[in-house]
Amino acid sequence: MDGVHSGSDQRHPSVRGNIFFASDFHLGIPDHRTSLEREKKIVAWLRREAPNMAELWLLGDVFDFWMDYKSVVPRGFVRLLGQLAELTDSGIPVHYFPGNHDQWLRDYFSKELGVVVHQRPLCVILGSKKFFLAHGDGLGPGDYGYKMIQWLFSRPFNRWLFRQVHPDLGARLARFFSYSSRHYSFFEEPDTVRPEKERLFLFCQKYQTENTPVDFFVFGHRHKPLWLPLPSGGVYVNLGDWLHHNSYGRFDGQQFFLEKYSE
Ligand SMILES: [Mn+2]
Repeated sequence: MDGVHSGSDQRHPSVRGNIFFASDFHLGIPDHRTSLEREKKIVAWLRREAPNMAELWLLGDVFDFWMDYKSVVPRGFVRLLGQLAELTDSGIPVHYFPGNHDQWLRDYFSKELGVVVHQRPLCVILGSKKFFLAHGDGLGPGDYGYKMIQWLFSRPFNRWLFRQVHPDLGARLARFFSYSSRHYSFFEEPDTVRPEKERLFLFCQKYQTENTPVDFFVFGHRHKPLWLPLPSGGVYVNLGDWLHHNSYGRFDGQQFFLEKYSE
C-alpha cells in the first residue's frame, strides 16, 4: 500500500513489560482549566504505568493544535512535555504519529524530547504480533474533500507560508480550522457503529485481502473505543479518546487489551 512503512518491518522480538497506545487527548480544548485537568490525568496515568512500560505509542491528536515554529513553542502543555522527556530520558521509547490536529510537527519532538515521529502509517512487529498503526485520518474509501484539504496542508510551501503568520494569529486560524474538523469528526456519524459504514473497518478489510495480514490495526481519530474483529482475521482496535473515555491500549507481548484509566 502507498505511503506505508512496511518494507523493513521493525522487530521487537521480546517485550518486557507493556506497550501502551493512546490518542486524541486534544489538549487545549475546550478551555484552559479543563484541558489542564485532563493533562494532569494523562500524566498521572503515564507515571503509574512508567515502571512497567516497554514503549509508548501516541497515535495522534495529542494536541488540539500544535505548530512547530522555528524559534517559538506553543504555550502550555509543560507537564505532558516534561513527562514525555522523562520517559525517553529513562530509556523508554516514545513514538508519535501526528494526527490531523497536530500535523504541523517538525523537529521539536525528536530533537528536544527524543520522541520518534512517524509521518506515515507503520507496519511493525511487536512481541509476537503484527501491528498496523496510524492516526486513521484519510484512510479508507471516500472523504475526498477532507483528503484534498489534508493534501494542501501537507505541501511544504503551504507549511512555510503558515509559519510566516504571527503565532498568535496562526493559533487563532488553526483553532478555527480545528473547530470545523472536530465538528466534522464528532458529529458526522451516529453513535452506534455499523462496521459496513465504518471507513477504517473497510480500510482494514481491504488491507487484509491485499497484503500480508496483520493481527492488530490500531487507530485513533474516531473518539470511540472500538474492538471490531475482521472477517478475514485480525482486529480493528480504536483507542477512543481522553475527552470522554480515558481509554488506551495495552499490549503485553501476547495479548492486546483496551482499557480505561480511572483515578
Ligand atoms: Mn481527534
